[in-house]
Amino acid sequence: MGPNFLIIAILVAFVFANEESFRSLKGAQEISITCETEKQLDFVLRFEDNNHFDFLKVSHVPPENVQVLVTENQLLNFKMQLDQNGIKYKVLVDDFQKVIDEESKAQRRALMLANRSHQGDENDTYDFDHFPRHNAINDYMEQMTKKYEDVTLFSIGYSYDGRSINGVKISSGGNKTKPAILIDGGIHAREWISPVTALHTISELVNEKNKELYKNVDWYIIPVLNPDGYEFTHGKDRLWRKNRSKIGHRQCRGVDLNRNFGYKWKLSGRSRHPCHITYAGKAPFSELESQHLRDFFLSKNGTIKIYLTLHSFGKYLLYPWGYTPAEVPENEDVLLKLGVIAAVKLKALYGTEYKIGSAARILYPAAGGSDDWAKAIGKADIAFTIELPGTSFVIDPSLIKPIGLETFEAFRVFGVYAEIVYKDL
Ligand code: 0X9
Ligand code: ZN
Repeated sequence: MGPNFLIIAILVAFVFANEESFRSLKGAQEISITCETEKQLDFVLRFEDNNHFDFLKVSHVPPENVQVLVTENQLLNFKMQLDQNGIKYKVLVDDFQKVIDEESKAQRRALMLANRSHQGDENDTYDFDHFPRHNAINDYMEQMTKKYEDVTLFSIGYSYDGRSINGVKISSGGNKTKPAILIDGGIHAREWISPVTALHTISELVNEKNKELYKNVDWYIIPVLNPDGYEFTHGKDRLWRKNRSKIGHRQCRGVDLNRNFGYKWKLSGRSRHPCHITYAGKAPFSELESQHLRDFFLSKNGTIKIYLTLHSFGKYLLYPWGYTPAEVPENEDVLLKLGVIAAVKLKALYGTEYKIGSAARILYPAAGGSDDWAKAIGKADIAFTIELPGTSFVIDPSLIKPIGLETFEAFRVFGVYAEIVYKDL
């Protein structure tokens, strides 16, 4: 073995040691737990800080179920503890890796078909039939700007790994200061239905029949706020939630961007430990991605009156405050009424039923969310976190279109409201 070979071998070993490997969820089960009492819920939530458990859906309001993914080696022990405490559960997914593998196969199939049927096309080569990668999302937005003069592309800055966080402005132009609506998606990496629903909104807004919606209101749409996390979920770890920043010299990466916004930061619902999925970061706005959204928001000088942030899953229209159930915003009556009207529209097409309420009251208290910050500091009059439909983060791509269409019906409500209520900015 020559010295050159040795150097190459060392280099290869070094590169692979630094490259995070694929996370297999072979044998991991998704379990749905019915907590009939506060005590039972407390017991289950004690596992939240355990790395072998991934809480996919939690509601602090009994008797809602908790959906948790448990690694294979912890299953027996966990189920035994549930039995001992008289807590009812059922297995929803027997082997989560199989679900992920099926999803990747479907993605590949859809991509192949799309490439085949669009060969030679220059524009609009995406049909909302699979979950697009970050590059494809940015390409799509670029194509829209080329095709429609009312659409302009912007970047709010770069992510930790250097990806451009892009968005589009849809506006009829002119010199008048207009009220604006900001819609973002992809704060949480694994919630794949979110970016694609934001993207779908762009395709709807530019449709001739919806032109009125942006005559007197500007729309800003940023589909992927957390591109590094999003890309990481494509192939490395399908259930990654946070961004990908390195925290000091620690092994664990990532901050939950929806705990990192600087209003009542860390007051509730977050973790202090960098390895946990709700780690709030070293300081408020410690993360580039949350900083960029804040700066973009503030650069619009109070014109962003409505902020809608797309998450999944659970069919909730959540308004502030998320940090505490003890208080609600001064305009709660308006938030609730708008929520009710939006929910009626969300139900109209396919019967989807949303629940409406303050995030801390109808889901769980969690501080540092973008919604609370937008309302309290960003001066948005209306802020909603929209937990889109689905029963998992892994979601059938055939639902992309219907979810996009029904969600747009709710956006219409906010558009009309903005036009009427904030016309005299
Ligand atoms: O916990 C969150 O960040 C959101 N739910 S998710 O399942 N998509 O992670 C809810 C956020 C609601 N808003 C605040 N708590 N501020
Ligand atoms: Zn989320």
